[in-house]
Amino acid sequence: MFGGRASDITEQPWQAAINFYQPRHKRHFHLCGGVLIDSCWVLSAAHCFEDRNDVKKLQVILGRTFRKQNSSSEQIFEVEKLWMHEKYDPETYDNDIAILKLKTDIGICAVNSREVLPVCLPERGLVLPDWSECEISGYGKDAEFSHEYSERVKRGFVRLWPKERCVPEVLSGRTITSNMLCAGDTRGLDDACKGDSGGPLVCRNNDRMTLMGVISWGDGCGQKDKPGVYTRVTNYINWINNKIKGNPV
Ligand code: 4AZ
Repeated sequence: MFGGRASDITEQPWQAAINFYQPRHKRHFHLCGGVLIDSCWVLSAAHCFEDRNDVKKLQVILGRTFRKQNSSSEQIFEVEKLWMHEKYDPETYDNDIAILKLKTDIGICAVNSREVLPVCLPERGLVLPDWSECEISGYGKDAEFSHEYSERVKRGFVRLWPKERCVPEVLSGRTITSNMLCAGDTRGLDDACKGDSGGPLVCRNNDRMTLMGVISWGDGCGQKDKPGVYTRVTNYINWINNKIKGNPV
């Protein structure tokens, strides 16, 4: 994350780190962020899995403040199945959403704790006011050209941009669809960056932290007057519920 501040996983216990195994190096590497939405279900961005969709190589880590440090609060899962959105468009990143089903033998995957807790999903039609203040989090890079991902989970504050300002003109001409939303900083240039994709944009609604966006793309990180672009989660509530209902744990 560009800007933001060091956080503790208890501040965003739905944050996941998704890793993939590289046989050449015989270890796992950070791939993307993710969001726990139910005991056995994690949302992420479809583009994360374009080249890495072998579920046997994926690993989901919950409950860690420090990306590479084992912790007594962590819960680690293999992935049973991965669905990238059927209409995901790798050119524009339209429908940039994926859902992962975690592996279990006992009917439960993630167990709730101070460090691990699913986020709330919004209702299908929920629209929050323009400039609502929301939070993003992740283990992504501190700047576009940093060499390493963040060692510690970070949290930043961004505001929801009005649709009229979420247009190609502010994002180097790239296509913006109705399945995307823009959010950007007002307090000190917080923005998502490489390695944060798939992670959460959450906003308070009726006193619940509610997942409004999945970190998707941007034109660099933390550039002045350029928002980050997020997958608009309210457009996918039926898609998510159908996957969960159709694939009981
Ligand atoms: C990325 O490459 C990425 N500033 C994600 C979000 C943003 C930029 C890049 C938004 O995953």
